[in-house]
Amino acid sequence: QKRLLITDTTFRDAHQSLMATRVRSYDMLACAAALAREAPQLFSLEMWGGATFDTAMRFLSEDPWERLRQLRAKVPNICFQMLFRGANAVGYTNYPDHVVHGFVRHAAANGMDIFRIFDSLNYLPNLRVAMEAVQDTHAICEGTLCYTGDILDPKRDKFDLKYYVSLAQELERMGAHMIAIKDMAGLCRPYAAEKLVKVLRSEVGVPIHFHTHDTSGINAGSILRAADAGVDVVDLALASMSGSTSQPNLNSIVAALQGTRRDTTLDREKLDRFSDYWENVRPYYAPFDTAPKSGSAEVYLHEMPGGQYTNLKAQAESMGVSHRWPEIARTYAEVNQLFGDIVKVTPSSKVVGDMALFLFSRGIKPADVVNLEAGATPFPESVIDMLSGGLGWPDGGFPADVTLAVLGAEKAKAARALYTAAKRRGLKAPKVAKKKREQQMADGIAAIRAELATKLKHEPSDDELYSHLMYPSVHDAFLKQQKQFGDVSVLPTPTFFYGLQPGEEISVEIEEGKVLIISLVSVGEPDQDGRRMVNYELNGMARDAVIIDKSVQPKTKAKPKADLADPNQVAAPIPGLVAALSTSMGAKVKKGEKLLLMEAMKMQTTVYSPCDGVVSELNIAVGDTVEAKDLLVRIKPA
Ligand code: PYR
Repeated sequence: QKRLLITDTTFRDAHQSLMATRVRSYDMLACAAALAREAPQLFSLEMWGGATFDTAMRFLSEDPWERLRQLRAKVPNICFQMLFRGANAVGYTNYPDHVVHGFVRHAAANGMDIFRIFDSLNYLPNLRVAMEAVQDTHAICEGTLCYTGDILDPKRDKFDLKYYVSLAQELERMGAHMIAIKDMAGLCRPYAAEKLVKVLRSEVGVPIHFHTHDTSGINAGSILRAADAGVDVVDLALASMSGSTSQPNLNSIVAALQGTRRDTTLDREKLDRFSDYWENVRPYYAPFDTAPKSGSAEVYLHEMPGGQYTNLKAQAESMGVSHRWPEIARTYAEVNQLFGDIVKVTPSSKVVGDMALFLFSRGIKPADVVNLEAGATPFPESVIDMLSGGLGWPDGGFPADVTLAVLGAEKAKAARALYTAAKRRGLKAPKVAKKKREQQMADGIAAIRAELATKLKHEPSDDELYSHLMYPSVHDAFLKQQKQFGDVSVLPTPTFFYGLQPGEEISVEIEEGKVLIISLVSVGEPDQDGRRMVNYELNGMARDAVIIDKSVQPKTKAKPKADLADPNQVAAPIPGLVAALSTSMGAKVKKGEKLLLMEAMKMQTTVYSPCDGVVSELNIAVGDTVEAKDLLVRIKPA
């Protein structure tokens, strides 16, 4: 049998699952050329997609397209792989076909070789546009089945072997060049992995790629069993970036298979040097490095994907209820059952998390939701959207009773009709000749390009176009930041996160071969406006600059707290950011009308009016950070 092929996930899923996707291009670029030289046997580097696109711009002030091209220049010989969320591309909502199609084309043209395309409910029609777009390029189209439940548990028969085999066969018929088993929560136990791979091997003709997470601590076992059963490629992360919610340990699997029929032929000793490198780099990211220190079998209860676990736990902490985590984990599991037992991965996992926190914070048991008055409870918008069909459909649709309770009779009926129509249509794509389809896609993109040119006041580049289409406000903020500070991705990581200390010296390569030596000499005392004189040397020349130190600005006054006994005062339900405001001072509002949207760690919470009346006090603006129980809005009852 052939050697086991390996995808190294260190540049994408490993840090997405361990440290909130924060690893900067700088640290990848520093080792990329060496990796290309020392580990050319790697099948691919997963280095893009998933949450990296958003995070690069939002938190790192980096252009994700630059990351792709710069890494490509340093790694010409190993395939690049990305994670693509089907109709959600690299975002969290469904995009029009021409956006998905254009994004794939642009990514392939900039160096992407393998697209792993999945849907968060395994709703295959959502994969069609992206799969067809990849098939028109040089790249490999990896059709994905998301694994949940347990094929060895006869009680979880919704997700049995037959279910996965028929998904894989359907993906092959849709033209997938490879099939990925995406075990995003690490639920695929060793003997399940063996059985699944063995059966898929005999039922489909294309190569099989196994992706898992080591959340439970036993997933190296799953990798080895899958290897025995004939899997073609597996996902692993370099030793010091592996384990826990990340992938199993690449270096150790290489060692485990040395001298066997599936020997990877990778040089373990060389790979250990790369693990040493990441061991040294990882502490820079300590504030984000919150993954569990050890494996836990609790994952079989809640089934949360690796990336969500730390997010939801931090969310619970910010709500002051982290001591009740086991209850929250159980609520998450019960909400999954309430929704009819669904696949949970971005964005469906977020919907389950939103609902779990909503019910938990109100003391409502998931099982009691179906007894609530139909359509009367202000459930999170993500839940309303999913049950209305906004993400597509799970096998069999959503349960009728929960749909009715959440949406109300009228909207539930409309959702049912949508589902029935989708089921009737099945996987049948509307028949459009390729040439006509190309034209439709091009026309769609031309229209948005013209719109964006008006907004930006210049003709957008393709990078700008697609970044903007995915994340309009994040991209606006990124452009503003770039204009003000230039390209901060060239700064060393400790400087980027923590700044320089007087006496410290760094070198910064601003372009190929052009290096600046910067040393900080001193920082003066602040004046009353917070201005400080900074003395530094640039390539040995003394320079100074005045900067405003925001930390010494007069602090904004704390907001008043709401009187929780007064039903007309609207309090912040969670600490977080005011993301959108749908009302204004003096506005008339109805009970249950949306007032504002709050955001904290990827979770969104809508705040509704408690009564009919008029907004008589408004203490917030979009962008404000508030604490839990702060008084946001006061309503004068009508
Ligand atoms: C993502 O969509 O980002 C995952 O890792 C599943």
